[in-house]
This record gives sequence, C-alpha cells and structure tokens, in this order.
Amino acid sequence: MKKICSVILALVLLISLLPLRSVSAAYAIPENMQWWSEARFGMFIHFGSYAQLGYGEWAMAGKYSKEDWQIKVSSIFNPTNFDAKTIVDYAKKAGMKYLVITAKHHEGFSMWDTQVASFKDYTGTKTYSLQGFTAFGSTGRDVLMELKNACDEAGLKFGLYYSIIDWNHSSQEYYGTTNFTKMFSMEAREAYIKDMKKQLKELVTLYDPAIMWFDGDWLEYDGAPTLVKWWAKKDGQALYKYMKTLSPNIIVNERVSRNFGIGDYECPEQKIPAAPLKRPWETNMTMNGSWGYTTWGEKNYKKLKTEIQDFVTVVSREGNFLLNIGPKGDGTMDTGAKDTLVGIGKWMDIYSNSIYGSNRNPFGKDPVWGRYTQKDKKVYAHVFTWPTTGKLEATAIAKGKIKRIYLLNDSEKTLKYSVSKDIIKITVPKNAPDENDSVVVIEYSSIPK
Ligand code: FHN
Repeated sequence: MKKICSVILALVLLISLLPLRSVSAAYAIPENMQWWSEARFGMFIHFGSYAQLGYGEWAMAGKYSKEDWQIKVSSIFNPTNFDAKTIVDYAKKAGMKYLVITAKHHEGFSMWDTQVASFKDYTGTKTYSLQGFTAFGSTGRDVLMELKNACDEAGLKFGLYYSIIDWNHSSQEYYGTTNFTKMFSMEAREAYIKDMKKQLKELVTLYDPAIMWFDGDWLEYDGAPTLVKWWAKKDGQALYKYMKTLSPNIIVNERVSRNFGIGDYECPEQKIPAAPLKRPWETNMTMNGSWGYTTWGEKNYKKLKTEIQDFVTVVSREGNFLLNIGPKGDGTMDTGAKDTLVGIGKWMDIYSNSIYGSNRNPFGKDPVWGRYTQKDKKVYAHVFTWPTTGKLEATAIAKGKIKRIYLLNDSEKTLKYSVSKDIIKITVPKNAPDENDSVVVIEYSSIPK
C-alpha cells in the first residue's frame, strides 16, 4: 500500500512540473458563481459615518470612546449628495459587473434602518443607524436601496459588506491587544451573535444581495470561545450555513472565519497572489491606500497604468479584482476615483474581451514583457513592455494549431509570424497600441485537451 502511495505521489509531483496546457480552470466553478467568475471585476465601496471625519474607517479604534465617536462623528454624518446612479454609472463605464458596499463596518453604524433592538447608541435610546441617529433620517431615504435599484437598472449585481466585530455595540468594545473586540460577558457574546444574524436576515430580506462580504473575523481561532477570542472557526462555519439557508444562491466570501477553507472564495487584500489559488479568489484593493475616505487619499491615487496592469495580472492568475472607492462624508466621489474609473473604462472599451470570462495564463510562468490570459481558443498576450525590435516572442500552446494572430484593437489586420518549437515570433508595429497594456491575440483553430 505504502509503495502505491509513493508512486502516486511521485506521479502527481511529475505532472505538476509539466508546463500547464491550456487549463481553463483547475477547479470547478459552482453554478451560483458562474456570473461572478465571468465578471472578473467589481467595485468595493467603503461608506459609513467615518467618511464624515476624513481619517478613514479605522479613525475610532483606540482613539474615541463610543460616546465621543457617536456624538462628534456619526451624529453629523449627512450624505445628502449621495447619488447612487452616478456611482453605478462610473462602475459600469469602468467595466465593473458587481459592487459591494459596507452595510455595517467595524464602527457598528448601520447604513440601513435596522429594527434589531440591540443596535442602539451609547444612551441605549436611539438606533445607531443612518436613519435612526442622524438628520439624514428625516429625508426618508435608504442609500442601500438606492444603490441596489441603480444596480438592478444598470445590470450590475449588488453585494453587501458586513463586519462581525462591532466597536459600538453594547456587547463588546475595541480591544487593542488583539486588534479585535473584547466581549463584556459570554452571555453578551451569545446575544450579539443572535442579533447579528437578525441583522443579516434583515439585509437579505430587504436587499436580496448576490454577495455577502464578511470582514472583522480575523482571529483565525479554532477553539472554545473566550471573551477576547470570541469568534472561532465553528462560528464561521455556522454563519456560512446560516447565510445559505437565508439565500441558497448567495455568494459568501471566506471572511466568515478566514484561512480555514470556509466560504465560497478567498480574499487576498491589497496584494496579488504569485500564482492561481486552489479555489476561486478575489483581490480587494484600494486605489489610493485608503478604504474609507481620507483627506490624504485624495492626493495618493495610483497611476492608471498600475491599476490596469494589476487588474490584468489578477485575471492572468484566474482571480477577480474588487477595486475600492471611499465616498466623502457628503456622499460624493472624489476626482481621483472618477478619473481612475474613466481611465480603466477607456481601456476596457477596447480590451474587455481579454478579461471577461478569461482564465489563467496557460503556461504558468509570466512572459518577461507582460501577462497572458486565455479564453477558449484565444490566448491574449498582454504586452506591458512593447518590443523595440518589431518582433514579439510569445509561447505557443504545445500541439496547438494557430489560426490567426492580430491586435485586439485592430482585429481586421492579421500579423505575420513564424513558429519554431514552442516560440512564436510575431511581427508587430513599431509603436505600442496602448500605453498601459496592448493586447495581441493568438487565435488557435485547435488546442489539445
Ligand atoms: O479592517 C478592515 C478594513 O477597514 C477594510 O474593510 C479591509 C477591506 O478588505 N478589511 C479589513 C482589514 O483587513
């Protein structure tokens, strides 16, 4: 038996060293995630009472008491200029197919008219929510519903973010030692988890989100709950199961209790994995280093080239890209966010065929000049560094029959090429068609399975 196992192991190792053939996906995509996998690109929106201050979504932690934060920051939050249609228009024009907005971040401020009684302010008399705690409540508006309706109208999927930790809830408080929260008692813990699930039921009933994006779970603890380690792997498993009973097709990320393989996909944050992961994944990333609005973030936006090349790199490793905006306290987007979205949109207008429904680089290793993505019988060579020699060297799929090679931005014109062994030498124009990422399409008539 032992001998058989070692032979199988050796075989598996050997196969893993072979150059990847045109593997479109090394794992199956569940039916309810097909749209998500094809979409590749979504908008993250960090929007809460913290936006009012302009110091980001962690401004309260360890610096404000619940009372101070609620009086000095949350109570004056009044996003009257929040314009869901404008935000969704920018997302759509950028080529985004879904969005995820913070319904409740760690501050515990509910962005909807929650009726769950324990989510009160420090006095225990007012609901700690946009409707219950601010002047905005008198408008009768529901920003989450406005955004959901705008998404429905524009054909984008609508998702919600929900923080498991809650710095303002009466059950717990921010606890710097673990950078999590500390429960005041085990009874408070039980009651909070029950009420958190009541809020989640409210959110599913009211907004029917396609995605529930959890966060504030990061203890990565697999043991019996304590006051400081009050959220464990089994709580995450129970939460995932609960969400699926509320809405069987909802997509739930791994941050019900991360790094235990729970949830439907992994969420590398502010980074791009060096290679495809073992199951569906989505990099979540800021445009300017800030999730929630910050005054310094306005001057800190990445270059458009960086955004586009990061996005393509994510897709070349079969990931999704969730790119964040942090609206200001009045609800408007800042110029840097708008410019970035318009810039990505201009590139996507020409090159989105190399993104939507595309999968990993079929060769594993990145070429020196850029990235590869693949969709069916087309390999897209994303050329970040255009050759000065007029010749682009690309890898051929072993035993594949090339039908045609052309520029994605000028598909009528066939490019000349020659193949020797597994190298294709393509004659390309002197100047790069796109300063951020030019795409050469290598279309095959047949590719071995
Ligand atoms: O603490 C949060 C942070 O504010 C932000 O929401 C990011 C987004 O992925 N998640 C947590 C940090 O990992």
